[in-house]
Amino acid sequence: MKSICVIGIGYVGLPTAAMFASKGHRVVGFDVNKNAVSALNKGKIIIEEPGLGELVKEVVEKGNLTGTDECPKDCDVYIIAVPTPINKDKTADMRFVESATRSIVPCLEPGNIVVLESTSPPRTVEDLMLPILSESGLKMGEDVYVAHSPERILPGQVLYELKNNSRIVGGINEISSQKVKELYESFCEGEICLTTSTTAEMCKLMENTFRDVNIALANELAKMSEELGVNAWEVIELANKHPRVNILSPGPGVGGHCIALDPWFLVEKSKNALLINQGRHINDSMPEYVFEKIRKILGGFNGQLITLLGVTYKPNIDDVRESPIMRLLDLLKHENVVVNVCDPHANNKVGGIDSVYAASDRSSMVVLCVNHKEFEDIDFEQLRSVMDGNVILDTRNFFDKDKVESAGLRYELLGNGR
Ligand code: SAJ
Repeated sequence: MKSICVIGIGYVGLPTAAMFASKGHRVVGFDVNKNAVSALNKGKIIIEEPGLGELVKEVVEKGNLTGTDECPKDCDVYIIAVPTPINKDKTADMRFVESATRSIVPCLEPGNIVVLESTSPPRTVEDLMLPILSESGLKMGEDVYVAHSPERILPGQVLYELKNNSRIVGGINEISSQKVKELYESFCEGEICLTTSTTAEMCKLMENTFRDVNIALANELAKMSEELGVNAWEVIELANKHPRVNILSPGPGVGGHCIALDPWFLVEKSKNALLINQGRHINDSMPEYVFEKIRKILGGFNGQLITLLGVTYKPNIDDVRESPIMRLLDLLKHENVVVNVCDPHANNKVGGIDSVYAASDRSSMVVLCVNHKEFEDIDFEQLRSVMDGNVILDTRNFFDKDKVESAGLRYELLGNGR
């Protein structure tokens, strides 16, 4: 069993730390966020993720997982799982990876393993981390084994995916790859594929870019459909019957800390990333597009009350990072309207009103922004009775049109030009 330090105990680091701890390793979660550390030491979590609270409680109570705000010296393995945000100019902000790498240097000893999990621009291990780690005087790849092993977990099903997804390990040499593979085998039951660190970085970015570009295609279809008098959702359903076609779903934009950011790392590094760049712009245009649609349906803004259902970046999670709905909210707030938000999951207190009906009281229009499970059983008769207006705008093809209309409400669907 190893002694492992996970640097960054957020959405990726904490579940990873807990999984290693559950397999008997001694794990220390190191984070500069004192709230996260103190919650961890009490066996609590400050994010919403099914099953994670129970697992963390169990491994903390057993004494296998502890939190600290100083880099521990006596570990065999250092795993970096810090955020890689983007700067205003859409370049990667690598400060956290850099400072995490620096914090390891005085702790390093021969035989140690260093793994970068954070999604990073191609060549980060080679060009940013190795020069810093070498300041320890140790030989990278000989004394210390270094690799990039990107996380692939889908928020909402993190524990399942950590265990079952296939994993890429890109070492700076073969022995590094092999050592890191053996490490992750303690909990990962999926196939572990070995490659170089830069290939692993590129793989991770291309996975999220693949999804982003495909969502952009769906969003472009939604816009074209409104222009040309067809229903994009019907097109998707029918086109997807083709055995080699799988068009994704349009929506009010792409959020989260991964898909909405990672493609920019390729745009930054390569002048050939043209489609990727365009896809990002299309997805980023969706909040404005929905905003203009609301304006058109209402015939302009003149003090109406608008209700947004959901602000998180996707359903049934608490995360509002890069949420396109936050952007939509900002746009609406700059107009002469009042906005009520109902989100039973959001972690940022923006979703202040818990009841859909209270949030829709005297509302001119209710906009379904996030398809949280709580919105599945809305009583449209009751909704109609509290609203002043009668428009429901569905940006996710989530509501049943017939149910909405039979309550006397007008149903508008993003992407439907019929
Ligand atoms: N979205 C659409 N239409 C779709 C699918 C998604 O508009 O058809 C939007 C969602 O509403 C959301 C955004 O895209 O705003 C991203 O959601 P997501 O569920 O596609 O992905 P994430 O960001 O939660 O997680 C992704 C995953 N990557 C891929 O599926 C390729 C996950 O496996 C990664 O580990 C994660 O990014 C990450 O951490 O990089």
